Amino acid sequence: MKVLFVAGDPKPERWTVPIKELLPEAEVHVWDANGPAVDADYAIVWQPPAELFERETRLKAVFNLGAGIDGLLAVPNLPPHLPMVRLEDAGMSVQMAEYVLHQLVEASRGMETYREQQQQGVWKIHRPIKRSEWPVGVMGLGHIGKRVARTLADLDYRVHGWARSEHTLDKVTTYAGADKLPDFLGSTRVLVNTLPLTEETRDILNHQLFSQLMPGAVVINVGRGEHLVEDDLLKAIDDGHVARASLDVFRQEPLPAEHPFWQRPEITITPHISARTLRDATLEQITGKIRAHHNGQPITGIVDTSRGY
Ligand code: OXD
Repeated sequence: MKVLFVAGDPKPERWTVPIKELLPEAEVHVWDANGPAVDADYAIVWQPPAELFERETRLKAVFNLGAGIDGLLAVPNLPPHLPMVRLEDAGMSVQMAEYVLHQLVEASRGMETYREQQQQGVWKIHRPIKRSEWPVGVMGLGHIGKRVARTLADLDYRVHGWARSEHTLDKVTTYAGADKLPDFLGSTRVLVNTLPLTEETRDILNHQLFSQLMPGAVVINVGRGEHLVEDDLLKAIDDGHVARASLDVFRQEPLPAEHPFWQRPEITITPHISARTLRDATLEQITGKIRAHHNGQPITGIVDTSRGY
């Protein structure tokens, strides 16, 4: 069996050495843009070039090194029946839940005020948080969204979840489909986006959506930059409807130095770190699935390309 590693890591051996250890029966190759075809059976990829699918015509499945599959589905010449497999959790959802909780607590417990007070040597206690004033709405109820929603609900925040299809979650009120989006938004002050990027969800975080949130809204985007209409967020902050935003993903990454977001004290910027790909857990999952597929066993995480995730 031949496995081809196709990701722009300047040190691909960080991946290929453990892949060989986990899958000793495989011949492991690194993608060479100028090299010949290796006739790979499986490719492990992150945002692969279109040439991969021109050159490697014997692929049996492609494994994405991330939960979000948009970078792979953007490749124009994907063979229509080739199974694309996304990463299923692999240590990401716990990090995401922790990141979102941190951003929520920053806002709900007014941590910035205490930091400012510290600068001035001020000991002043503000009134305790009322959780009822901080209802959270989680958009997207896949592995990650569910973990985020559950974590916040366990801390007694009022949590709502919205997704395209029906989901049931303990302690979380769920809404399904476009018709129910206004009800969901109307009961949300802290909006957390964990949606996959598809044609339906691109630009979903826009003026119309912000205007339906409860006043003093907080927006936490850990999905994709393309979900957010950036000017609409700035306007919503300027007109006071959105009080603050925590953004981990951007339309252009790295975020350009001249981007207006950098100058906004209401916006917290992090460089796409809310959930890092953990190499060990990721490769254990992917190599396990490659072996299973090779042995004719069923595997989970195959993307429904018509749905886009
Ligand atoms: C992912 C990511 O999709 O890291 O997994 O953004």
